[in-house]
Amino acid sequence: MNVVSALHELRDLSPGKEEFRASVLAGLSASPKTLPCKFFYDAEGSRLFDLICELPEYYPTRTEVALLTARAAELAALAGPGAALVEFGSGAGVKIRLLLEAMREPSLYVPVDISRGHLLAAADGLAEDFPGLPIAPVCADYTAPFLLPAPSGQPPRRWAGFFPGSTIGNFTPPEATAFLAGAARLLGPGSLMIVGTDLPKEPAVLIPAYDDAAGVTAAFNLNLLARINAELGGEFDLAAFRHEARWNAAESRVEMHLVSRHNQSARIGASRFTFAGGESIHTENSYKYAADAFRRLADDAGYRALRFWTDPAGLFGIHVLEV
Ligand code: AVI
Repeated sequence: MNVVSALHELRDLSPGKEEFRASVLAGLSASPKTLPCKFFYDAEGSRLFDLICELPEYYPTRTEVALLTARAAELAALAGPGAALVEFGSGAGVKIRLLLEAMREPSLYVPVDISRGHLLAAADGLAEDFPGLPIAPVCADYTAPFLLPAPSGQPPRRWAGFFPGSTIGNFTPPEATAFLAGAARLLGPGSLMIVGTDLPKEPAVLIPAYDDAAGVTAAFNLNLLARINAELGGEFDLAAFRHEARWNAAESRVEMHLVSRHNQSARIGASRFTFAGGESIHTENSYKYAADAFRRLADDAGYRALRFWTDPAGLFGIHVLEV
């Protein structure tokens, strides 16, 4: 039985095929060519991303999980009893368990994710493990405004936003500021916001994390072209593109690209796109924020910084902010 769908109504505000088509056609018509990374996460992309999180080279997930495990009691104390949690980009729902287990009487959990199947599967698992916890999944692109579900009983004592995984690094800094400001409006004054951020470090660590030996990240990147073929009638030859990860030091970000192996063209319906050999489609940015740089960004978005924690090797950080 689908526990969540039996108990809760899913709000589906996810982008439709037309938005996908319009973004792809616009991105491939631009110079340099780009594709928005939010479209990585169809069912296959979400499956591949879960595999990435387990790769030996991809340190962010295990480092953040260790940090959250060590700090769960402090986070729970900051949130207080009866708080309601909103998770932006809830994915597999692994990290939220650490918070929910430590919290006293959480009153509501609102997972927000763009991938419907993934969202429901994770919410089903949580409903089984936390019987009695109201769960109200929202399938949405959380960069666009949406409303929080109304709690059925008493209003929560405090809302707490949770945005782990350094997903904020997939926005440009102005987009990250706008997202944080939007989350502050959504959650309201007095709310907490817990944000996981990857820290800058040497390319010898960063590049393998985004170009792993097993080729999972390459498959994740190329899946975007497979998705265009499957959903938009595209005719991309996946073997004619290769995955590349680049460290852009000036912008403090890892970039992912799909590089054309030779001169070629590819059709999507009536549109034809040409690629020179070596030309790339820029598919993702992953910004790495030093603690101070992120605090300035949060300050611009209207937050007060409460805490910052990092691991002994200084790989990853967790910021606790207050609206
Ligand atoms: C989801 N996001 C934080 C990941 C990252 O590290 O930027 C996506 C990813 N791309 C390649 N590997 C992981």
